[in-house]
Amino acid sequence: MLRVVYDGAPSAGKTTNVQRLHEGLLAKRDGRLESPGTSGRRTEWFDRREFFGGYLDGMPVRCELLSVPGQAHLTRRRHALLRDADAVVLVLDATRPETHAASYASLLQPGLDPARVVVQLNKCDLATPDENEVRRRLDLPPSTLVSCADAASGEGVGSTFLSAVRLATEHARQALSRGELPALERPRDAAALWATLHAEERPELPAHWHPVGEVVPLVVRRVLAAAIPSTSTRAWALEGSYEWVGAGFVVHHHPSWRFDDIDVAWRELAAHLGPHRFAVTSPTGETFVLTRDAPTLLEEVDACLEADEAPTALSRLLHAWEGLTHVRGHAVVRVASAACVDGAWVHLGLGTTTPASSRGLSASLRASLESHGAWPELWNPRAMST
Ligand SMILES: Nc1nc2c(ncn2[C@@H]2O[C@H](COP(=O)(O)OP(=O)(O)OP(=O)(O)O)[C@@H](O)[C@H]2O)c(=O)[nH]1
Ligand SMILES: [Mg+2]
Repeated sequence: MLRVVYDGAPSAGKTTNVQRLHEGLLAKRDGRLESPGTSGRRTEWFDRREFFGGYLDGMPVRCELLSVPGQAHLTRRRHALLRDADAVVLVLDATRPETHAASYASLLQPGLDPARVVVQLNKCDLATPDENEVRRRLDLPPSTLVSCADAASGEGVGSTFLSAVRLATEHARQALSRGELPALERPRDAAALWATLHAEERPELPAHWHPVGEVVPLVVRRVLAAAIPSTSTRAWALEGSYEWVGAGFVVHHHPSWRFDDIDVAWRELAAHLGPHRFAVTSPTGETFVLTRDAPTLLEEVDACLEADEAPTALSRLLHAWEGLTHVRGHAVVRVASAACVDGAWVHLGLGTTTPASSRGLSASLRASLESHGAWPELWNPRAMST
């Protein structure tokens, strides 16, 4: 698989280029545009569009078009995506010439061959850059192509891309002539690429620990010693978490869970803790949350409904309801006053009165219960609060 990567400073227009290609030049070629882990405007992981690139020496070639995250704190992730690039389009924001030299230096830093780079001066609708001046300032090799584009309108986007695809093909042809087929090793799709990057960034479980709150050190040590990394995380975990599984527990870590003060860690993570959830911090301050490895009520109910066992699903829900009313009446009232019965209620079973998640009881689960005649009055929020 050939890889063409769009690199550049934050907001230079990398994603916009990929979007224009997806809607334009590649529109008639099969393939989806995917941006896993990105919910806002700024790319968090990558944008990826796969497409069939034709034949190389009689062999069918699949290609992936990627754009990297430009934000400085994601440089390690950016370099991991660039490491395997057959060609790179360096997108420079024509309105911000002061960023150009640093962008080019950062692109070459992992050891990328400058001969595989095409430079695109983007946002040419807002500025009129002097290409020769850019060449001189970046000390570009004479063979490097410099193009002008306005990715917002799509002007110049296709021609830059085709130049990069030509470079990538040439690079692959040279590799083939040396008898190499490195591209076969690459992750097959966006999910596999995401999992690979995620696994590479996963921190190590430290060897020494401080107990926080109600921790039983022996249990914790046993769990951590047996825990092995998992490639996916539970649906209820915070977005961007890492997970290890072992000894009947799941261990979670989120990059933001780094605290210099144990009391602060305890306070910040209180919402994630309870009778079956513990927190431990490493001496360097990374905090990990251990949760018993049991399905949530929502997962149990989903599984029952998938197996067409609505009565069992209903009895699980009613059982949980009774338990909550008995043990934590105040928590039930609190949630009952919310607009709907949602995932927060489900997580209350783990013993916290603070919603751990704002995910709703899914519309499909609700519809499924209703279609089985299994939607009792109890679930009406107004009925619940009385
Ligand atoms: N006027 C103008 N605006 C552009 C152009 N290209 C991109 N933009 C705008 O610039 C902003 C940033 O574009 P993105 O494509 O999200 O930038 P990015 O490089 O992917 O940014 P990160 O993912 O944060 O690294 C958006 O508001 C785009 O609409 C262009 O050629 N002209
Ligand atoms: Mg982007």
